[in-house]
Amino acid sequence: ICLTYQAEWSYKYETQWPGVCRAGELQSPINIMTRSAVVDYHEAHIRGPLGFRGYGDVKVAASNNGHTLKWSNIPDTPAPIVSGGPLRGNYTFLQFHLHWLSEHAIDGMKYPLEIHMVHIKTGLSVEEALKRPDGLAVMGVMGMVHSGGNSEYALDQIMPVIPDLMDRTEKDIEEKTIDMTRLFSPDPQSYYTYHGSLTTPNCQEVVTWIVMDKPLMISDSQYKMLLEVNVGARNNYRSLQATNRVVYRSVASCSAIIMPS
Ligand code: BO1
Ligand code: ZN
Repeated sequence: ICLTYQAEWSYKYETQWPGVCRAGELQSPINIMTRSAVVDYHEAHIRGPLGFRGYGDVKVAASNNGHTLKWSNIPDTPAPIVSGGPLRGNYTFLQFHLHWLSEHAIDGMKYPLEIHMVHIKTGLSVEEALKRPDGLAVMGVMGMVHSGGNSEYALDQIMPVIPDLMDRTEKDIEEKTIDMTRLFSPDPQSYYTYHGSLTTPNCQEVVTWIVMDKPLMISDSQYKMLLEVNVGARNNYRSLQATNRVVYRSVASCSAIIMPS
C-alpha cells in the first residue's frame, strides 16, 4: 500500500484538485447558453454600463507560474478600476493571465484563447476577498486566431516577453507599461455575467464573472508561440462545470428589447 503525495495541483489530474473544486455548486467555467441568458433590465438600469478607468497605462510584471502566463500590476503603482454593470462598487485590477483553449464556452463553442482580467473589490485584502461571494470580479475576453489584417495588434505589447517565459519563472520579470485596452473585446458593453468560482484550486466561489460576447483577433504566429509555452501540460483550461444557475446578459448584447407589459 502506497501513500502518494502531490506537491502541487496540475491540469493533468483535475479530478484530484483540492478545496471547493471537489464539492462546489457554483463552479466555473460553464457553457453559456445565449438563448437562456436573461436581461435583468432593472438592475442593469441602476448600475448602467461598465465603467473602465486607467486601463490605458498599466505597469505590469510578467511571469510563468507553471500554470499560466500572468501579467501583474506592480504594487504601489496606479491600478485600473472597473465599476458599473453587475458590480456593486469599484473593483481594482490585480493581474491578467491567459488560458488556451478558452475555459468558458458560448453556445457550446470554445475559442483558442481566453484572457482573464482579475479584479478585487477595492479596499479588501486578497485573504478577505477569497471569503466573500462578491470579493473578486474577473473579465473574460475570448481570442480567435486570424491570419493577416490587424491581428497582431491586440497582443503586440505582451508578446516580446514570452520567449523569456517559455518555462516556469522563479521571479516576475520585466516591468513594463502597457495599454490594456488593446486586450478588450471589440464591444466591452456586450457581455454575459453570472456568479461563479476561481477556475483553479481552491476554486473559491467568490467571482462575479463578466464574459465578453465578441472575441478579439490574435495572429496565427502569436498563437503558435503560446502553444509552445510550458505550463506543465499541453493546455491550461479547466473542464466545463454544471451551470445550476441563471446567466444574465447585458442590455447592449440584445438585438432588440421587449419590455414586459
Ligand atoms: S481565474 O481567473 O478564475 N482563472 C483565477 C484563478 C485563480 C486565481 C485568480 C484568478 N488565484 C488568485 C490567488 C491569489 C492571488 C490572486 C490574484 O489570484 O488565489 O493568491 O492574489 O493574483
Ligand atoms: Zn483564469
